[in-house]
Amino acid sequence: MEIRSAEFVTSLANYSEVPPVTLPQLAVVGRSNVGKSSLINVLCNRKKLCKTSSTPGKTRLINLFLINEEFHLVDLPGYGFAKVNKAEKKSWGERMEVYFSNSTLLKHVLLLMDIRHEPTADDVVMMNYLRQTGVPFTVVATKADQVKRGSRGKMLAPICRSMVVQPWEIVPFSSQTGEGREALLTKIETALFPSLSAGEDCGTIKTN
Ligand SMILES: Nc1nc2c(ncn2[C@@H]2O[C@H](COP(=O)(O)OP(=O)(O)OP(=O)(O)O)[C@@H](O)[C@H]2O)c(=O)[nH]1
Ligand SMILES: [Mg+2]
Repeated sequence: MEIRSAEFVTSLANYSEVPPVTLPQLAVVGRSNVGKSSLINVLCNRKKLCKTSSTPGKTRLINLFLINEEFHLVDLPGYGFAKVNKAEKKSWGERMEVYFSNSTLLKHVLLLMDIRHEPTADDVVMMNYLRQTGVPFTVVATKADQVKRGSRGKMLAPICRSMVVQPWEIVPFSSQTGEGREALLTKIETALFPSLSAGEDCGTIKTN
């Protein structure tokens, strides 16, 4: 899959504000500062589609992008941002509940983890939530440029354990080098448009 067009649609404080749309959705979730907005920019080949920042908590709203006029990419606010108070944390949780319980069009989630850090309790809560709601997800290990290739296995082990996934199911990704971009685009196509990626012969029924 190649991304031919990417347009910002809207920023929402609450997903319930969104007008009814019928396109499939792909959401990007993860801790604050993990690289969600950077990943979206790299996937879309656009430097400034999403605002990125070295200050955690930059994305406070739900940002919706229209990709190839075929699906919506949803940049969700990051969690685990140390500086938020209890009330903000609660409001984040409520907004996510509203998003997940209203998004019948959500087909797949990219769950981002920094390759250098052990998953936090918040990451585990998110993963369990996705498993309970039955939304398929892919774990993406971001900032892969920050670890040597030789120590990848060691870095991925705690992520595999906490997320209950196999190492080969994780996509190492770097927004600096573009590593993992192709792998993710293939995953996205399979997840959102399974009939397209099932092979060209699919529709042909041979008769004698
Ligand atoms: N080395 C390296 N740095 C990265 C990578 N991806 C993101 N960063 C840096 O990490 C910081 C946070 O990136 P963002 O993309 O804004 O992270 P975010 O998850 O959208 O953050 P919030 O919106 O606060 O939740 C920025 O300083 C980025 O330049 C990567 O693959 N490699
Ligand atoms: Mg962001």
